[in-house]
Amino acid sequence: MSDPVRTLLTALLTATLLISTVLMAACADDVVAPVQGVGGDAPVLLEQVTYSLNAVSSEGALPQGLSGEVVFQELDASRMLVTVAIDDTVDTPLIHPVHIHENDADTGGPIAFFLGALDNNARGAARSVHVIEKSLDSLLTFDGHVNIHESNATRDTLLAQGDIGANDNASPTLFQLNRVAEPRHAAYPLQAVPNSSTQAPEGFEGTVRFEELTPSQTLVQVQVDGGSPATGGAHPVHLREGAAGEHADDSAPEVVIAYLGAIDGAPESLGTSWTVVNRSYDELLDADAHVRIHLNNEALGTSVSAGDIGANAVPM
Ligand SMILES: [Cu+2]
Repeated sequence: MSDPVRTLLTALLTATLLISTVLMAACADDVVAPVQGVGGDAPVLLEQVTYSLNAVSSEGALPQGLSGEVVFQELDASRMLVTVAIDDTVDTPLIHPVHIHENDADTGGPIAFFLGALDNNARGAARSVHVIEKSLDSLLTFDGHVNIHESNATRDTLLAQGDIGANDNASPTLFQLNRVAEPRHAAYPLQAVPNSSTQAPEGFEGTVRFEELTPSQTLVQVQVDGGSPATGGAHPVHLREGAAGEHADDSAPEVVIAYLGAIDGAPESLGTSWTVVNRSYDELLDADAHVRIHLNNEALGTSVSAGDIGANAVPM
């Protein structure tokens, strides 16, 4: 490579890095991009694209609707991390399902992908994440829009909506991901908890899987066996202190270590939730903790599934 060419390339790379750093600081840092990192062993520059979600007013529980953003970030060759972040936290026990629908927002269309349902009890988080097995390139040309619905029971009520992909002209920017070179992973079973509810009286079995994401962050997937529990509701999932059996009678509710992604109980959903937890993989695998799936935010005393993790269990 000749020196002038090398100089030009270096200048271009520096400019790109500066632009992406400025963008991160201006709008996404600490708000919508949980996988951004600084320094570390193996930082890589990947592409992301952000779309606005506009509030939709209604006569429902949140008359003003919600506004926010959806950010699609490359995770690796075949996966994207999709973060939905709302601008304000709202005081409601509702869990809002989020979908990518076909066509533009004005036209409307069927559900193409389920995204992470927003659990409002995770106050201060005001976000959900989901992993979909698509490339960012395929998303950029996808004819779709994102809807945040009030709840599964009131799916006709929209809280927010925004065009994505082929229906919006947003351009990708770069972000830095401190991907661990050889990410470790571990999975633990979740046991069904029989309960007095009518929606899921036998509870449901599942799996929680931890994947090392960055040196300080872990990707957590909760999967219900057999796919959607098909309850028609939405079920909050918590990482809690102590062993699952210690407070089975709910006499002393355990401290929540982290709010995990809620399980969307719509019959056509995948029964999967995702979370980026700001704890290292080693920290979680040493933790005195368990994962608990609750019936809903109004009945947190009713568990439908639970399983020990970390110091309390042996991975599958
Ligand atoms: Cu939808």
